[in-house]
Amino acid sequence: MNKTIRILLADSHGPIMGKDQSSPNLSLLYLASYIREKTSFNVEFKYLPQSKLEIDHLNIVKEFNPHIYAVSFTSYAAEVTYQLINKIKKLNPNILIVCGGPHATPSSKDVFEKSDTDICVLGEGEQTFLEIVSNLDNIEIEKHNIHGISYLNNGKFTQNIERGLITDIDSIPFPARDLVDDRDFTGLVYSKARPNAEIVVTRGCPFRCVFCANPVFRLKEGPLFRSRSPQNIVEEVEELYQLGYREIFIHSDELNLSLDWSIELCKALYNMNHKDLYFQTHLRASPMSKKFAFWLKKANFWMIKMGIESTSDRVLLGVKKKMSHNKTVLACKTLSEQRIKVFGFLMLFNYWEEDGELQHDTIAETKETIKEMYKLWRKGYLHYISWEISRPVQGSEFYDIALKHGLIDKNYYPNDYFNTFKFIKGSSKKEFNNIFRASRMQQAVLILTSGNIEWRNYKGIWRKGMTIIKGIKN
Ligand code: B12
Ligand code: SF4
Repeated sequence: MNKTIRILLADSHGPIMGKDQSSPNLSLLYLASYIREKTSFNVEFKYLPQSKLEIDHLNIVKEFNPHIYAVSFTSYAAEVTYQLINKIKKLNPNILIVCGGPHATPSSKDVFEKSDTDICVLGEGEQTFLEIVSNLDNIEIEKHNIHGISYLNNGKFTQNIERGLITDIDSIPFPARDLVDDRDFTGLVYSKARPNAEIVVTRGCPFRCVFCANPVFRLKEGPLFRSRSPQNIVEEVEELYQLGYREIFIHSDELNLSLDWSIELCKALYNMNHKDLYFQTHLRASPMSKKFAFWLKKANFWMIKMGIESTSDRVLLGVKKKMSHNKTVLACKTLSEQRIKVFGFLMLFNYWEEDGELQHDTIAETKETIKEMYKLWRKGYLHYISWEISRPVQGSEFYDIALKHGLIDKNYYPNDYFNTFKFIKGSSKKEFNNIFRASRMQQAVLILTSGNIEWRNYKGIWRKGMTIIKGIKN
């Protein structure tokens, strides 16, 4: 193949719930670096961040004239993306539209029903997208042989054999960061040093929390968890340090699935000897140990984020979190004793199913959770908190439960306005609004007393602040 293939990598999420984009979409940058490494023909990429409007997408399509419009999106952005795709296809029907990511994977039928998409990539994308690009000239015939995709065959929805996961994720080249302009991103909301970057060090999660939509790495049953080697992670961190970044969010659904690996990683980061380089990450409350907390601090993790969800063990059992409140308290204590700040994620009104009946946390349980969070804060074990309404998201068990019990219908997409109050038994609107305000107020109190907030994300902070005053919009 002598010609150059032009690929427009589009991140269509759009600002969601007041959040501007903190850093580039790594999925698309992984696809680019993988294709660059594995192909001998010429490929030219252009990357569009979430800050670009629909008109920018259409103008760049005209100017760049891509062969492929490759778009990544979550379920929150599905409707916006469908409209965008339809306009692009109308503008130039010859462009191959390929969708991938956490919405296209569980809901590709929906994608074809509502948009002029040509192919959906299901699950991990690197090898599948490489095969699409390599067979572009003959894609109408070759698509039948590419594993891990879906498409319409003479108008009929067709899904090919599943694509196996990449066993050795060290083998995937680092994301093609040269395609992005840092001025398009706000950076981390909470940070100690600027500029900052984000990296992903594990793929998949062995747990199956009811509310969690994590469909990409779940195509087969089983753990499917893979981690990069500490050495490979340190190489990427060093590259970022040399580019001038001074804080890195190390993304992993949970960095402490195996403490031996986690401690080895912390030691490797510590041995880099960059005293001015800070880290943040996600952990589960358990497994936890004093030794691990010690090494996290040594490596310069100044904050960790943890999904606490609720302090009620009944609720934690219901949502299959496989956690207890006692373990959470112990983890917060162990980490804060090392002077690591703890950020807790809490959810307002979790739902689950028990013997076919819909269950959710009661008003009393929610009040108790708010009270317990203040207790932890007063003891100095908890520093930040985020309260979110639990919403059904495509790819989660909650989504299936919500469909079954009539909380949503097939045309539902998650957004700010999921009216959870309608389904809460035993609560007046006033009581519900009071709880909502109390949770937002708690969020504000903790942020204002703990510092390190990045005011560049003022729009999100303002919108959250307004909900304290107005209550929830229904
Ligand atoms: C890091 C992360 C973030 C970071 C993003 C940082 C960044 N700059 O990328 C932050 C914290 C900002 C974030 C925010 C949100 N996130 Co988020 N996030 C993640 C997380 C933990 C990792 C994503 C990642 O980079 N994975 C690594 C890459 C390699 O995997 P990947 O993204 O899935 O991409 C692969 C495939 O999906 C596929 N692929 C993806 N796109 C495309 C496109 C094409 C064309 C092709 C061919 C293939 C392809 O190929 C890729 C390589 O294998 C995932 C959970 C997870 N473990 O994946 C949630 C996740 C993606 N987030 C999710 C959500 C809901 C959100 C928010 C909407 C949350 C909220 N309520 O505000 C916001 C969206 C904000 C916004 N404006 O977009 C959900 C999406 C669920 C869904 N069905 O939509 C997930 C799955 C979490 C969950 N368990 O529920 N998120
Ligand atoms: S919430 Fe966290 S632990 Fe639970 S399934 Fe999702 S990623 Fe795994």
